[in-house]
Amino acid sequence: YDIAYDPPDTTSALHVGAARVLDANWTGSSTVPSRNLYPHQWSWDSAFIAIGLRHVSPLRAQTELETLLAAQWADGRIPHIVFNPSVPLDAYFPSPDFWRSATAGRSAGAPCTVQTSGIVQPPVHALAAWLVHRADPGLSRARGFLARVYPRLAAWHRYLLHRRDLGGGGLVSVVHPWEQGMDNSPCWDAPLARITPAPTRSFRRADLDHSAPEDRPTDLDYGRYVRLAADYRDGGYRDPGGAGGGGFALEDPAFNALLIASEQALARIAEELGAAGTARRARAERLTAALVARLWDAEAGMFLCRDLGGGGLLPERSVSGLVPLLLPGLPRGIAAALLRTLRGPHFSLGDRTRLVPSYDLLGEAFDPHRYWRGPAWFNTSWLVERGLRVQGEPAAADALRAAVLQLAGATGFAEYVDPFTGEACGAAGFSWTAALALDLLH
Ligand code: 9YW
Repeated sequence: YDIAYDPPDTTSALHVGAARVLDANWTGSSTVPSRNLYPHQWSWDSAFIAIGLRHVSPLRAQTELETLLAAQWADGRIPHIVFNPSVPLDAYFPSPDFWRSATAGRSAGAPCTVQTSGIVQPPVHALAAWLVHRADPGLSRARGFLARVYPRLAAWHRYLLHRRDLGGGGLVSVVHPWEQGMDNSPCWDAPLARITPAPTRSFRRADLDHSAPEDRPTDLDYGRYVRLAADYRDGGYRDPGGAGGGGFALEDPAFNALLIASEQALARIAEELGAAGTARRARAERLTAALVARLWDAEAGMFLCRDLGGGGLLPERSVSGLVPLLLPGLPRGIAAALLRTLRGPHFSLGDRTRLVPSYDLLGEAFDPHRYWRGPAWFNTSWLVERGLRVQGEPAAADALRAAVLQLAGATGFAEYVDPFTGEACGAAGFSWTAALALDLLH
């Protein structure tokens, strides 16, 4: 199957279907990831959604990012969830009464007009803002879009670089598995094992009402997520929080690679606004050097996560370690090794798999259906598709693009798929799947 050789009506059917998903999930000011499972606004989802939405409505794409940025905290953090006040509290856990942003987050500058979570997600936003601008520069200039979002995006990056360099080596750390975005990745198993789980009876999961329990994180995982989030909240969401000493603090390759790509986008935005982008480009180069120095593992042939709690580089191979392919400034030998790893037995792209699996096919914890422990996701495949183009691999990028489009359509825009069979898993009508398919259609 190759989309390029298909009659145009297949392409337009896909376009119509994807646009319909985004319409159905639009609330009037932002897009929910999934009507039932995730009925609020999520941070990195909104960035991916805006990237696709720009092809349907540049105005809505700008609004999506503006709504998210309106919930930014005074310390610069962009919360991972912005809650919709009209959704019942029991529709999603943890709900606003768990995070208590307006009170517990007061000293960190949480807004009082909206309720949010207090943790963050990967910084895809500046990249998204730049791509959204480029879809309709006239509208963007007329609305002063970049001029309004630039200071907020700059403050966001400042927060990450200054408050979250917990390892002291120039990279940004995450303090919760939800921050990295791949909730139950086997990479977190060892560092999470140190965390005493909150008792299962102390909370009620809403996700199990809307999904197959055997595909989701376990209750034990959730107990630990709850403990970590509650401790961070009870410490007033101050950074550095519990890093190292019994807490959870990790340097993740995808999170940092996305920050670098976004810093490059911020340089372009600055230039578009008539300022200099040189300092930002230099910072992106320094960050790339730090990424290589701290997270590259030559033997594994990929980037790994660093556990600041004493575990060093974690041996688990996750798709996260392939995302730095996105960076044009990656040393040539490293890019070549990453491409070999992508095609080799651990990920087997183009051979046993058509989308990139979230975790090592040969890993002990591999499970083709359980969330981030094996299934293939559309956002990470979109990132790797871009990476293949950046690294001068257009044929491989074309094949991955065709697979994303075909599987997005065939699964009704599923949340994720079995990496071998392409069988739909999780929620259907998932927003970033629809948005990123739309982006690859253009
Ligand atoms: C949760 C919304 C989010 C994504 C994450 C994904 C999942 C939230 O859903 O986490 O409650 O488990 O792991 O990446 O942003 O789509």
